[in-house]
Parts: sequence; C-alpha cells; structure tokens
Amino acid sequence: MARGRFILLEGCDRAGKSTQCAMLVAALKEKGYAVELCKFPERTTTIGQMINAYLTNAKELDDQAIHLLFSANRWEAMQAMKNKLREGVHLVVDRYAYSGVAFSAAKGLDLTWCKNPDRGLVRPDLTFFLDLPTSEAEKRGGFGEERYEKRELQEKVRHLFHELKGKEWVMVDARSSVQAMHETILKTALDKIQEAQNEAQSGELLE
Ligand code: NYM
Ligand code: MG
Repeated sequence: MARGRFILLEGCDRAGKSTQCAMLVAALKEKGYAVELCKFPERTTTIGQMINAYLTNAKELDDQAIHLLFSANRWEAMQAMKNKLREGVHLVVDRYAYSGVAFSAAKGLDLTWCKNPDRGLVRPDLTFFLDLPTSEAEKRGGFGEERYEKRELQEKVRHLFHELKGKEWVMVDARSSVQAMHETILKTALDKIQEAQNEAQSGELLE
C-alpha cells in the first residue's frame, strides 16, 4: 500500500486556507480516499490552549516562549501523523512550520533560531501557498480579531513566506473565486496522490 500524502496549505490570515482545506478533504473523501484534516495550531491540546489564550490576548508570553509552544504543538502531533501516513491515510494540513517561522521572524526573531525547533518534523509532499495581498485580506470578515492580524505584520509575514518558499511550492492566487481555487488545488492534489499510487505499484513489481 502507498504511504499517504501530506498536503499542506499555507498563507497569511484570511487567505481562505480553512475553507480550501475543508473542500479538499470533502472532495477526496467523495472520491473514496482515506483522508484527514490536521490544523495548526491545534488548539484542543494543553499546549494548544495556551496558544489560544495568547492569540486571543487573554495571556501574554515572550516571543520566544510562544514560538516554542507553536513548535511543540506540531511535535506532539507528529507520531499520530506519521502513523496515519503509514496506514495510507492522506493528510490535508492547515498551516505548519512555515507559518511558525514566518510569523515569529516577522516579529523580529532571528530566522535561523526560528527554524531550529521544527527541524526533523515530517516533510509535506505538496505545499500550496494561498497568496493574498494584505490590502485584500484586511477587507475580509474577521480580520483584526486575533493577535497578528495587523496590516504591517501581515505584510512582513507575506514577504517572509515568499523568502521561505521552495521550488516545489504551488502558488495559488487567493483573489480567485473559492471554486476556481478549489479546482486548481484538487487537480494538483489528485496528481500527487496518483503519483504515489504508481510508485507503490512499480515497487510491488520489483519485489
Ligand atoms: N501561527 C500559526 C504562528 O504564529 N505560528 C505557528 O506556528 C502557527 C501554526 O497563529 N495568525 C499564527 C498564524 C495565525 C494564528 O492561526 C492562528 P489560524 O490558522 O488563524 O488558526
Ligand atoms: Mg487566523
């Protein structure tokens, strides 16, 4: 059986990641694939509750401390994610280490220092970056509700995402309609999943 694929969606706040993740999961399920949604921060754990308190301004934390909590929130999910992938379950993931680095570095923390705690996390097979100009994000409902949802910071974050992006990233114009974005994302994800199945079959032939 082929290992599940790790499909990541990244972007600034209000770019539409959560909507697209939900649509992708639903579409893959409808096609009969085993797929699960993961979201970071995962606010339900003990660490996640601390992160939530920080993001909603109920609690103050040093920039370094919150950075490490975001990373720990990924590490505490790692074994379960690896197990799922091994079982052939595809994971659609809403934010990951790139958000971790981009937001903390945008606040002024050293880039290399920011990257270090996430070293060794399982790598995404496919990363979509939903790119939205900050001027557009600001107009969207809910912008400004949480810490970090401020124009100047979001612009720095967006700039850092562009610096961090790998050659393999798929850039999605988040000004496009929800449906148009979904079609692009679904098609690319299906190609990736198909590639994995073909690899698994050729592997079997060689055994
Ligand atoms: N965020 C998210 C970080 O600063 N570091 C991280 O490692 C992650 C995963 O949390 N403004 C920030 C980005 C968002 C905020 O995320 C909450 P969301 O997807 O809006 O729940
Ligand atoms: Mg948000």
